[in-house]
Amino acid sequence: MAFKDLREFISQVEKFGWLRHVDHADPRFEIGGITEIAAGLPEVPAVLFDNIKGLPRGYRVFTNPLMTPQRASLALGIDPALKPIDALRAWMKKRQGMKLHKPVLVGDGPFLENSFADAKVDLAKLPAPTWHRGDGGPYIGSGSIVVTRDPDTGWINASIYRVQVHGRSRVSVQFDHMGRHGAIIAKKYWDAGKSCPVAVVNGDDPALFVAGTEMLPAGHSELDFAGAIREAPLEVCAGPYTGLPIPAHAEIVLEGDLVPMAKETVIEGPFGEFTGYYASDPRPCPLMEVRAVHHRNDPILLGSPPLKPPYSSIGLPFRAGGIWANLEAGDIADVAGVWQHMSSLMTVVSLKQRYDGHAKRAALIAAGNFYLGRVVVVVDEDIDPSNINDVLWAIATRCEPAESIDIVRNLWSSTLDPRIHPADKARGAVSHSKVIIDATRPFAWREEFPKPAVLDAEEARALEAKWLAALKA
Ligand SMILES: Cc1cc2nc3c(=O)[nH]c(=O)nc-3n(C[C@H](O)[C@H](O)[C@H](O)COP(=O)(O)O)c2cc1C
Ligand SMILES: [Mn+2]
Repeated sequence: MAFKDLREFISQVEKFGWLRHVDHADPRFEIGGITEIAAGLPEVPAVLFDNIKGLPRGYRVFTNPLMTPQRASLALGIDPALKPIDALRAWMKKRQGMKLHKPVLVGDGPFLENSFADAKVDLAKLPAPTWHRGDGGPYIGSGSIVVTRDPDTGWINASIYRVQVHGRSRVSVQFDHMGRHGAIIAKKYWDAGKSCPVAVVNGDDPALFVAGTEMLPAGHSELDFAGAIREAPLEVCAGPYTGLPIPAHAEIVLEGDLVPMAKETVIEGPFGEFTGYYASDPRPCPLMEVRAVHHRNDPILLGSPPLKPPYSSIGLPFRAGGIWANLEAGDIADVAGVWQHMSSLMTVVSLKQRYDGHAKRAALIAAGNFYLGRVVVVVDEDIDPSNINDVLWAIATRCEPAESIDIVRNLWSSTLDPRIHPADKARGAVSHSKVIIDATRPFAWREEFPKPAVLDAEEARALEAKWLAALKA
């Protein structure tokens, strides 16, 4: 199942018909703009940019990599033909039984085909789009993995933090908060008066990208987790400057030092966020002095800029999977599925009601464990929570606003929330309220509720098997 590298994944994407090629785009605003427009097309294609303005032919950028449930499934080793809700269920199951694979060390890797050190480092020679008009500058890392090693235990952390370019050999690494593992590790070096060795790794088997977004516990390496997704270890090489394990088939790698923040910082941002806004101000971030650049021949930068919802970087809502698991762990019976829409800003729980109060019990657990978004909806089991039109149909026909809507205050959000006043953010008041919309049929008279005039799922599948081909152009 494993992909050898990003290139093998891209050819698979092309075979499925999900890839578009664009030539001669400008990395300043155009690549980002085209990426946003492509995401808005019905088939949500991935895009491979070549002949980029200002760069040699062959230096490419690949965007919208895993934006659909199908491409996310492909990257996870799950059948891309599954319905989205079944793909999420399959991922939850795979994740539970997964076996970690430590990376294997190899002597050489394609990322070392071209190397530049010290004075020869010049980041202007590599693709780094300025994604949105209001962004503070070009970003070489929007889906890059930042690799660091814990100085006490040797544990390797490899997560996604954005990386802005500030000159020939200077970039910033943005930790949302100092609880990020990369930040915890860097601080250990800084507290000892040292710089933290760091590598920014771009492009490899997309399993690495998925692993880089996962909230694994401290001490657990995302490299091992990527191995678990691909069901085979990653191959890594020791970085010539840092000695850090670097995925051998990566496309573009920066090695260098994260300078102690007490010594020097750099103002980072603004950067368009996944909520679709610029909700946090530019602020001082750790500076990485780049000491070496390595790249494959004709390198491909994996770009994953945040886009206005509903598009999110991974087309399967993993956080909805987390809430689904919470509901099951909380003994909530007969949950048919959990999904999130609007880049995980809206949660929908589908269940078969067993008793009066069942739906609200599930909704409150979902609301309690729901980050940043304000809208929780509960629907009956005949509604596919991943189908936004079905969900809206349920809200429009089964919810009586005077009876079925609750507001719960002081719940989990963050400074990324565009609807919290800057002054409140500044004093740490970043909780918000959430609405619970009960769009299930009222339990007590559910049997009398008008019957839906629609196909049941089984009949629909049977008809599709026989007639769908005739309906497709
Ligand atoms: C496309 C993408 C970009 C991200 N950018 C950042 C970022 O700039 N800063 C950050 O702290 N987290 C960012 N994240 C979230 C972290 O990657 C994620 O929370 C990760 O689990 C953190 O890993 P850690 O627990 O090892 O620190 C991003 C996630 C994705 C999917
Ligand atoms: Mn981690």
